Amino acid sequence: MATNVQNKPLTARDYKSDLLSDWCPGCGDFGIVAALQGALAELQIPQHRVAVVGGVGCSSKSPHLMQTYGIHTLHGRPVPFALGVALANPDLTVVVTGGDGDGYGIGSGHFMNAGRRNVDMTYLVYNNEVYGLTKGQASPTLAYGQQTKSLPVPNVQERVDPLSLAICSGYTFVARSYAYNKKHLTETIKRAIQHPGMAIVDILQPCPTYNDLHTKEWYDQSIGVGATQTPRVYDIEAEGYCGKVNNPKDAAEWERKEIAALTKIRTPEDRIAVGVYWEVIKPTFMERLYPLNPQLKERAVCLAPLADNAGKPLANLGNVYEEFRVS
Ligand SMILES: Cc1ncc(C[n+]2csc(CCOP(=O)(O)OP(=O)(O)O)c2C)c(N)n1
Ligand code: SF4
Repeated sequence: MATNVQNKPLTARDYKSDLLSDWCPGCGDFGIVAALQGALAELQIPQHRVAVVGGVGCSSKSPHLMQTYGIHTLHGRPVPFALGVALANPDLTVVVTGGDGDGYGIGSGHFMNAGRRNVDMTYLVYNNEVYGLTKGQASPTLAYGQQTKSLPVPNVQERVDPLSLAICSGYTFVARSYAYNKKHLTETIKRAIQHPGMAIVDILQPCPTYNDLHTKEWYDQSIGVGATQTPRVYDIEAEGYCGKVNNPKDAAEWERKEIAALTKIRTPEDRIAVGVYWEVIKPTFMERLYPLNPQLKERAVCLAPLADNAGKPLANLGNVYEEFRVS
């Protein structure tokens, strides 16, 4: 078992860095980072076996708060960075943290292609329907006609549907959770990390500073009246839904479950469903690469020696120089 400096099992506190966040009071980002730390502690993954990669945005600052490896990269680009990390060292648990603007807007090409590759990593998208860091412009998940407080006019664009986009792109674990349901979120992140393949958790995240429509109070409301009253946010799995393909070789089961997941996502309802919509086991990117390059399996790229005993670099960049030579 992994232990901390007191030789005790790791706790959520062991994954907390000593840096302070500059997030606004009440921001849903706090709950997400706390859930990630809780999930890693429950899984007892040593800190040096975890890499957290952020893009640019409020949410993308999360790696700074983690006592793990971490990279704060570029707006819209955490996924390709993380992909490189995961390929270079398949022993790492790789987690991407970023906003809905980062992932579904500027980074949408990377978002989609990550599904095709099925790299073994977990993508946590902090979905607040706005660009928080740049003062509340509409993000790709804000619905047409909605007007959050920074918008001079109601949103003139349609929203994207990240869950069906993920399923259609090849993600093998697709879930939604809510930043302030710590139990559900921690459990969902745990399942995403344990899943061997590309996992996404779209996390509904109140931004109290710029999203005055979908606040914590709004998410926490009950809807309906009398005996038909239910919480606005409900768990599809607690209501009997199961998105897991039990036998991936059974094409009929695969098709049935995929249609059920897409139908569930697309069915309009007043309530908001959280839970795992889609889960299937497919060969990961590394499993597809190993037969082509068995050396990759024997020795991860990160373990390749950089220099000989005399300190002479072993990398031969001759071909690269040749390719870019200007004559
Ligand atoms: C290439 C590039 N384009 C635009 C920006 C400006 N920018 C910084 S953060 C951001 C959007 C942040 O929104 P989101 O990704 O949803 O994250 P949040 O702040 O809401 O967590 C933008 C447009 C940038 N930093 N780099
Ligand atoms: S602007 Fe919104 S998303 Fe950013 S820290 Fe403040 S509350 Fe959180």
